Amino acid sequence: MIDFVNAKFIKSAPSLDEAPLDNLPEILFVGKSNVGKSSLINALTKKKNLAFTSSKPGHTKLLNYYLVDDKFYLVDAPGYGYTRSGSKHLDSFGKMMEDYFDNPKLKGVIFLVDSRHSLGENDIDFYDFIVEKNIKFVTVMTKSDKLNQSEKSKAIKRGQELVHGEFVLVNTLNNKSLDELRTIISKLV
Ligand SMILES: Nc1nc2c(ncn2[C@@H]2O[C@H](COP(=O)(O)OP(=O)(O)OP(=O)(O)O)[C@@H](O)[C@H]2O)c(=O)[nH]1
Ligand SMILES: [Mg+2]
Repeated sequence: MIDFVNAKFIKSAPSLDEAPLDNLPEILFVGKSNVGKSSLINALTKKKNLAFTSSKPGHTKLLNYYLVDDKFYLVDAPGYGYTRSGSKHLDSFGKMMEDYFDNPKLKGVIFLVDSRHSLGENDIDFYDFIVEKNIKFVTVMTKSDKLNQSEKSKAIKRGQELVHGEFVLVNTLNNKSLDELRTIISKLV
């Protein structure tokens, strides 16, 4: 049994070279900016401010490592699809993540999409990428508290037409949905 509440921030790494040196498994949270990655890490660990959240997109700029129960890391990545206007460079996600996915410590990706919207081009590109790389992942639809029952069913149906594999609908206030995800993460680790 993994105790998700026994969690602490270890470090922020601007690139993979500065990641923790131990060989603990890593679970990476990926999704577009503002989808709720940092909030979900806080909810899973039952902490208010372990990961920094913001209503403005583009908040998380580094790889942030959170050690859970001394057994594995939850890694909060920058959101994709957010560049400062006028920038022709890769967004911070693209730059930082280029090498990350060949990292053998990576045991699974939590792929977050907003339950209120259809998947965007960036989401589909990322999905194609992890499928091609053969990386284990689970799709998590966030902010489901904003939907009524029929909207939830529609969101799941719409998502499953585009994305295969395991699917969970979560919101940060619903512990049952969080427990489902904790179980999935425990298995990946
Ligand atoms: N209603 C609702 N709001 C949520 C939920 N999860 C996150 N939010 C809100 O969504 C906003 C963005 O959340 P973050 O966790 O900072 O998003 P992020 O994906 O880490 O964003 P970046 O770091 O910018 O990539 C915040 O205002 C959160 O309070 C949820 O389950 N329900
Ligand atoms: Mg964040």
